[in-house]
Amino acid sequence: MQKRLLIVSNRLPLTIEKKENEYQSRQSSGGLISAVEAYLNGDGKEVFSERIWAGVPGVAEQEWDKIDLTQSDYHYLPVFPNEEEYEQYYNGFSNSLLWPLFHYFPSFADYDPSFFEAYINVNKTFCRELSSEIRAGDVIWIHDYHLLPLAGMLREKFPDLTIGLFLHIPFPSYELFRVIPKRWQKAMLEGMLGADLIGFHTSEYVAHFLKTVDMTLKTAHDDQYIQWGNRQVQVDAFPISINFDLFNDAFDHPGVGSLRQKYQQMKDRKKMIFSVDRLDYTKGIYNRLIAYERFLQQYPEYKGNIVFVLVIVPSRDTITKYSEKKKLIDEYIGNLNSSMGNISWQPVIYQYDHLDFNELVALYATCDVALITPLRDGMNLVSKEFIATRKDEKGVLILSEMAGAAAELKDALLINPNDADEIAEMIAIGLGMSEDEQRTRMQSMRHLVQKYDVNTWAVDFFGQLDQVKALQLKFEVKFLDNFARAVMLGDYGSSYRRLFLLDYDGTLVNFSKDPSKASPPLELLQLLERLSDVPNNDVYIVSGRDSGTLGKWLGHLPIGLIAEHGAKTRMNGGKWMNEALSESVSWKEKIEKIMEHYVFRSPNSFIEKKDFSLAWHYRNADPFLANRRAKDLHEELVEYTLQMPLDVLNGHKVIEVRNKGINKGLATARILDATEYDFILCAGDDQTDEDMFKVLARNQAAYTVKVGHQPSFAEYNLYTPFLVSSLLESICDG
Ligand code: GDG
Repeated sequence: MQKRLLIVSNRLPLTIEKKENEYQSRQSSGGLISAVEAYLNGDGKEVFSERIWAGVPGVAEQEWDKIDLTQSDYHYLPVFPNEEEYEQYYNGFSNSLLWPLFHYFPSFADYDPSFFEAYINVNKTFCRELSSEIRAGDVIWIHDYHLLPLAGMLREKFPDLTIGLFLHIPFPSYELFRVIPKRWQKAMLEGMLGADLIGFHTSEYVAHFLKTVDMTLKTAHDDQYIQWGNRQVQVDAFPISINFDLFNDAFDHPGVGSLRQKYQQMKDRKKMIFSVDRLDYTKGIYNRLIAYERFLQQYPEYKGNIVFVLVIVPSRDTITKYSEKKKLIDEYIGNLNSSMGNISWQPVIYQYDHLDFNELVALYATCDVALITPLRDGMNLVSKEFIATRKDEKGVLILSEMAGAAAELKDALLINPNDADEIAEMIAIGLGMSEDEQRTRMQSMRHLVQKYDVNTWAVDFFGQLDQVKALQLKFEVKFLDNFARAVMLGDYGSSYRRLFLLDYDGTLVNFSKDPSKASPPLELLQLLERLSDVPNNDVYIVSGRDSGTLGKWLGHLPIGLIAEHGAKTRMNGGKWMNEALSESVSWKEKIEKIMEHYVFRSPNSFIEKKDFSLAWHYRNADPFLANRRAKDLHEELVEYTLQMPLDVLNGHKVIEVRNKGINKGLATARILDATEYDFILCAGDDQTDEDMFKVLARNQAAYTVKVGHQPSFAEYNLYTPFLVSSLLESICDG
């Protein structure tokens, strides 16, 4: 079934010009629009029936109405934020805080609180406009750092909406992100998690994001999915690419051919270096010039025999940091040309203006070296465009290892943009490279860019978006609503013999940082007493805790206690019975030693020692570190216990080792073998409770309840222990 695609970006991909009172518009030629075009005219044609683009048009509302857009391929949804707010959102929060910080320029960041307020308000304006357009079944594709909170805002209004978010710039390490005020951090991260799929350029940015979410929001995740509320959010790397065919075919295009000839004549016998960037301090233009001067000093034979064509496209020049950089660059070029050049030779040919497409491609095709030296760059499309253009398999790419593209383009000459000597040396190596080596490197990079072009990029993104939606449906959390509750109470009322299997921590009481302090409050004790007082009600607390603690806290009640996941049982104040043989715990000493090593390596983790099991708890440790250690410990224990009659359990912030054949499921089965029940209520929050849910899965009399949002073998979810208590209250009230 075809769907509607709503693309959302800060600006609409339109250039609007006023000529003699008439407004004319043409589609812009930026990286995003050509990426989207390539996909929508390729595989996307089959998937999306209608394309709507939402963004700020760059003209006032009255002027917008006068523009004729009937010929356009898109239906445009213009967003008109308040002008002053837009300025603070765009030049302020987006480009004077997020942009510098995410590109590792923390000293350039401006933390003006009014920028943040404006950022949120403009995002709300986007949300409002989109809300009036969105229909069931639509797919929303949000782009970039200007709109990080938007997905969360839309999710509140449209819980089932399909939302993808793609970040075009790097996601920085947690150490940098955390310098942002906490409230702002949360607004952005929680907003991003409103999406179903969050895409980044590289796996490094994915790792940074996961750690940041971990540290800031304390969520559960594996390497790919974050459990957020009742949804799974997928996070993945989708290295953006370009329309390979467009650049490849342009090489032979007649318009490009004549320009190539022109540039070739201009170049004559000289070598040519080319670079093109938007004006931006992240692009390393200044460093590039220093390195070029160093090259001319170290390899003087190139003086008079080389030309560096440097094109800078005007961008954000109303922001001080940008205009300052522009001034420095202008001065540097002036000095370099006057100090090194002469009447017949200028080392740098400099243009501060946009190139049209044919000029751009002709320069890619004519140069000997493309010199791309960003200090940080999310991906860098120029490098890929250069490669796609070089149908002749000639030319050398010198690329900064700080660009996302460096992770893919391993056959480029990779440089550190802060190392002028290294860049100078690489320029010399590049200029002297044999045609054979140029061809070998070009072939391999062209193959890569052709294979993972922008169409593949988008197909991959939307494929994953479909998959995560399917996964969410599969694991849809089934909240125990009023209707199900009424049915349950009815069944309880008409039953004869009833069983209650209740986990303790996280089910009857909230999870506590210090387990020894989670003793039952008086209301809970009274509730359990009332429940067990009803004739023919058998109440069991089924816990992983040791028998001593359970006995101390709950031993005076007329209920059954099951300790250490079923290793020990005690009925209504009687004696503890061992289900495990006491001689079978000789393994504990060695396992404790292994665990001690992890306590040492993860501050604030600790070992809980029980009669038949040992548990390493890491709930109070640094989540990022401890999650990694937990993975390692789990692997080490599984390997160590391979030939032993032991189980290694991965619980909620705990790794536990215990004798095989002991788990809550077997304990449940023993109770069911002994007595026949026609009403069972079983509640638990942890992985170890899943064993009970599995045993009860086909039992017609059983209601199973997972406490929390996570998917489970249980039939229903209740979000908190408070709701479990309230359910038990209703049962007691009849
Ligand atoms: C952001 C991220 C990420 C440039 N000058 C002219 C011109 N361009 C075109 C290039 C290329 C695009 O603009 C620039 O893309 P980059 O990727 O190099 O850089 P950003 O603009 O900073 O883009 C970046 C990108 O988003 C995509 O996710 O790769 O890391 O910062 O397509 O060709 N095009 C024409 N004339 C010019 O003078 N025609």
